[in-house]
Amino acid sequence: LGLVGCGGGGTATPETPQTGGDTTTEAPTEVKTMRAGIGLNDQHPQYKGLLKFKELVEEQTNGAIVIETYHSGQLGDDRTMTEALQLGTQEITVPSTAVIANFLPEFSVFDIPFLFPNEQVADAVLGGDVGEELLSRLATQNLVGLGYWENGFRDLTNSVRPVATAADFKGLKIRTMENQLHLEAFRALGANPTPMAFTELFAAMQQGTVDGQENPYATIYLQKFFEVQDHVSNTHHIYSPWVFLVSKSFFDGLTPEQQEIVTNAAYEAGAFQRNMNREAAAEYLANLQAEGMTFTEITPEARQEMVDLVQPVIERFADQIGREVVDAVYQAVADAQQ
Ligand code: KDG
Repeated sequence: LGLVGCGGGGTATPETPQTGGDTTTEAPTEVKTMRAGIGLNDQHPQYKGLLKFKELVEEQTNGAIVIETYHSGQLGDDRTMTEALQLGTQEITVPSTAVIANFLPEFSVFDIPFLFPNEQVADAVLGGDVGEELLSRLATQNLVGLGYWENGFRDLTNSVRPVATAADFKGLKIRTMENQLHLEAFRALGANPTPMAFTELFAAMQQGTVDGQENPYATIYLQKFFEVQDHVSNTHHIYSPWVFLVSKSFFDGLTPEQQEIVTNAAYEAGAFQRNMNREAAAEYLANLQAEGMTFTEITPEARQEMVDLVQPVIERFADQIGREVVDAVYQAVADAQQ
């Protein structure tokens, strides 16, 4: 697997004996290590969120749980890391729901293009009953889902032409995440999509294997995609949630008190990273333009044409996702806008 010299999850006696004598805080007798790995780099709000989680857990457990953080796919791509959690060889990862759909197809409900009109609706649906219900189903995959974090609205970049309408997608080689619904949606828009792990994406754009990709502004800017991409459009075609995943076999081995600390810290760090993402989005877009990318605004009419083109794909996938889940999510989206 090529892990970068990590100390191994599980338990160990502390390496440094606690200062003896009459310490008021109790020294941990057993230290548990959690390795947390993500695909994005150490500049990204996702990584800052992990550092917040680390700070909260280490402080509140008085060092009984140590969090080791790995960015930039150092522990593997999102799918590999999720499998490692199932096997119990890694403890934490935070993948997009699009990747989780390879393990539980119902998570693809969040890959329905143009599902959420804005972040407030996303918050209401993900934090509501249907969002919680889907998280609880992760147990069948030996995974525990401790809430949703925010990747955010995905926007298109490419190095061929500015994209203003569906017609401009024609023939563009677009990298998508490894998710069938994403692939089919991009085909319906006229593009020539190819699935690929995030860890391979930069090189693929640099070498011209693909013309473009789609990710939130934070990723486009902080991963320096502007070095290999010329055009960005605010397609906002999918809102990508992340799920904070923990290996179930590891989580079950924590004390109830530790489980509570880890759970609360994952939610608190999620709110922290979500705020950071939202506060910086406009700045990231301005930075992309300053770096020389052209920005194309998608008009409501052009977006509606895209919505219409992908509608048959959603119909085709509804059974695979599960009609009840699709209906429940649509209902929750409607309720959130009342
Ligand atoms: O750590 C998660 C990231 O690797 C992933 O969410 C990036 O959205 C992403 C993509 O396009 O693969």
